[in-house]
Amino acid sequence: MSDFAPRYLADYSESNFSISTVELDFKLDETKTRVTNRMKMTRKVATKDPLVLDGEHLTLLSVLIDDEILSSDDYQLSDNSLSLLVDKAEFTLEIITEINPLDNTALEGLFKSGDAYCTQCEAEGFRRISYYLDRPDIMATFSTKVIADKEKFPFLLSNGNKVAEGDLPSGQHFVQWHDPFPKPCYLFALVAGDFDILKDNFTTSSGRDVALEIFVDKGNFNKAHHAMASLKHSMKWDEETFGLEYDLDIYMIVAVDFFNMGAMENKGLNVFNSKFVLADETSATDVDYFNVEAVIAHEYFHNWTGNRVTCRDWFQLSLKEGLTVFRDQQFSADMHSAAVNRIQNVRVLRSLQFAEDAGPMAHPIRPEKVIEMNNFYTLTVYEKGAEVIRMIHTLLGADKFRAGIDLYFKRFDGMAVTCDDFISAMSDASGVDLTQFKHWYTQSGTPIINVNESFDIKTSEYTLTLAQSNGDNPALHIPIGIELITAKDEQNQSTLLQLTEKEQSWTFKGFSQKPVLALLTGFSAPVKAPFSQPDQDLQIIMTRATDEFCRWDAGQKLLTTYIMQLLHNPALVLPESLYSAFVEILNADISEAFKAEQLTLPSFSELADSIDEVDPIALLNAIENIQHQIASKLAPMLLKQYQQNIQADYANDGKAIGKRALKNICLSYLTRLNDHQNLVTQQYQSSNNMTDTLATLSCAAKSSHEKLNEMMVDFEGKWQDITLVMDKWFAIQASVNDESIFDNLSKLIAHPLFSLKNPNRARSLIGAFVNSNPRYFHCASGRGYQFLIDQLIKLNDINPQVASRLITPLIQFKSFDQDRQIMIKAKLEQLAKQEVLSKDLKEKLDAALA
Ligand code: 7ML
Ligand code: ZN
Repeated sequence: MSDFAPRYLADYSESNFSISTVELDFKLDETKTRVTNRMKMTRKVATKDPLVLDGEHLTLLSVLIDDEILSSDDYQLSDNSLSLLVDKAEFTLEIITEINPLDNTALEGLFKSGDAYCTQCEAEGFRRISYYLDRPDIMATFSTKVIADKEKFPFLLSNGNKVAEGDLPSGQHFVQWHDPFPKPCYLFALVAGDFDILKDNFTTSSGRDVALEIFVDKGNFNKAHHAMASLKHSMKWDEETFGLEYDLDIYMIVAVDFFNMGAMENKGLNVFNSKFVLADETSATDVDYFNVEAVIAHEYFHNWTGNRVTCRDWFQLSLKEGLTVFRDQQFSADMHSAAVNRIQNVRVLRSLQFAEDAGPMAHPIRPEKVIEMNNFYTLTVYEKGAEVIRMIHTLLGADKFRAGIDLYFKRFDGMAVTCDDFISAMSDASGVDLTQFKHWYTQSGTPIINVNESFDIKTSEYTLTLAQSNGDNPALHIPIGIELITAKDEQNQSTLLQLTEKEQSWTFKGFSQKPVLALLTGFSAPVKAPFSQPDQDLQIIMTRATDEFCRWDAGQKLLTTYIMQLLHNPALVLPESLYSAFVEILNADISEAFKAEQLTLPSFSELADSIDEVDPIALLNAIENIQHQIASKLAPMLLKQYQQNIQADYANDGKAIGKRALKNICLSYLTRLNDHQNLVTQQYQSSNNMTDTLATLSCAAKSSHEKLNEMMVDFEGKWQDITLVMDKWFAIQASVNDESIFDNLSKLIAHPLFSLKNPNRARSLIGAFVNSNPRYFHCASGRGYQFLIDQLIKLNDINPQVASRLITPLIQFKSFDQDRQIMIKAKLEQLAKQEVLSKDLKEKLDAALA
């Protein structure tokens, strides 16, 4: 925490030292764990520079070089380093440190999650375990010995294969592990505890047998089956799609309740936030099932994109994350509806990533300057990074993309490389020049595409002119899919345009009338195209484009137009054409899941992103206004759809999930009306699954339903022992659209099940209030902002990473109206005055207040 100096990509240089093997020895103890770290080291060049090892929150007990103890004059210690002069070219360095897992509420390094020990080392957590060259280009072979009480900790796990185990005096035992693949220390993991284990196995395409083991808290055995099935599907998919097989004899996943992120791809030993492992019919929603599968896939895919080929430095994070997100998105698309998945990914991008890219922490997918690395696990690096990989896929086509991936592994297996290395493999294998494309790695901000059309009736030529801009940045290479929709009896024309100039025109021939333009088919690039089209054209796209993304997007555009009008004129009566578009969607021969997406309004944050200095309350009123008008006008039809999609028995195949989604979006419209409140209570009482139950609670929370309290009390009584379900309860409580929210928030903070030390709990209450209760978070009194600041002050000491994620909407204050900007700035300044601020929060506050 003492070092706020930024680090720059431009300053990268190789270490003068390398580490070939690491032998770690852990004697586990809650407050005094002893770590012995023996490293075989080599000095790579003749230099007199000292060896500087990273280390934080460590108590140093001893340092030995080639088994000779050093005296304290032989080395220098600081808050975050250990420096020593070594004149040998090859030597063994042994360092013994003591650490305190129980005190480690930041959940980086070795910490306690309930009764179990576990680790999180990415990005720079290993330095809280031992002094080390904590950077991803230092790759070593790890052997780990873990010693602990046998009764309390029957399972002692680490990376690779188990090589020895045995009993020790006084109830202790040990297990030894060896990981044959050299790796950076961020992929190191250790877990110790008592678990239920779900075991299975997988035979790889080359016939090797892999043991699969999922470790969960005792009693949760039956909630691990979906995760196991997802793992096997992922393994199979990666073999079929990319020819990539798993490489160790065992793959372990451990689910823990205390975890900052979603999960972690440690070699052979993934550690997961339990919410992305545990699922069963009664306690998990359809979205939970989907997420478990996606996160299991993501971590599994990292075994090649991340572990076998890793990052040279943390500025290259998108090398592994953008690519792995792209891979997990392709997997989900193959397992479910590709169109619905694409729509959901684009929603996240537009509502969250675009805002990040327009705010004070905007950065290119390969950042150039970092103060706290944990602040760069962002939507930009992950989601925009995946879009950049997707554009390469689009430009090369699937076959050449696969050839590029093959070459990437052929060239770089076992190495720590850069985004440039990835691009070079892609262009060398495909023959496609990606020189200009590389600007995507260095520009922040969402590019804007301006559109101009003209049609010459005499020559029947249609000319499309596209202009790109992103501040003063050089022109990008942008793949732009278009579909030209013509008269009913003519075939639509679909083309991929490559926009490489600042402005470029294309001419298309053979139309009997001006075609309607469906732009950005499949959302072919992460750009904004503020191109207004008349309602009739949007309706033509909605019904006649072959591209499903564009059909959906046209509907979103139509809705957005009217929300914007309602913002300035709340008395506006929506035109018939809007309703007929809705009716057409409901009657169309398309999947229920797709209909549900089409009926879903653009989110508050997506809309806010497209308005300068928005008054959040006015925007919310406009959203509620359109919901109310649609509900009033289409009530009979929505009710019919609602009833048609009720299912007597629970199933969770794609069809059943789609029907629930459609039914519940109808319910959310209908509960805007006074005379349909009974649907909520009926569905709550008859529900046989968590998706339907939560849908009722969420509708009731938004509409101040008179039975809301009763239902919440009933729900709490039923689920109080299942923390993952209680997280949903806390989130609903935090989203209640009522004045009483502030009193309730105080009560919820004091609830016996609530704790700021548990990230899932903190996010479910505070995160839900901040992100799902815009009316009270942004209320004019400033109480909502103050509530967040009060929690951030506490979280700053407990868990800086969680605090740093929750502050996001406040640092993006420039998107709100002047009054709110002033109010939020004052609150941020108050926070900035805290005596001790974590690097995580300080970096963001400095950027926001600059
Ligand atoms: C993305 C992760 C982290 C941070 C997981 C931590 C990870 C770093 C880790 C997609 C799906 C699931 C989790 C994450 C995510 C933020 C998001 N290496 O595997 O990327
Ligand atoms: Zn990842």
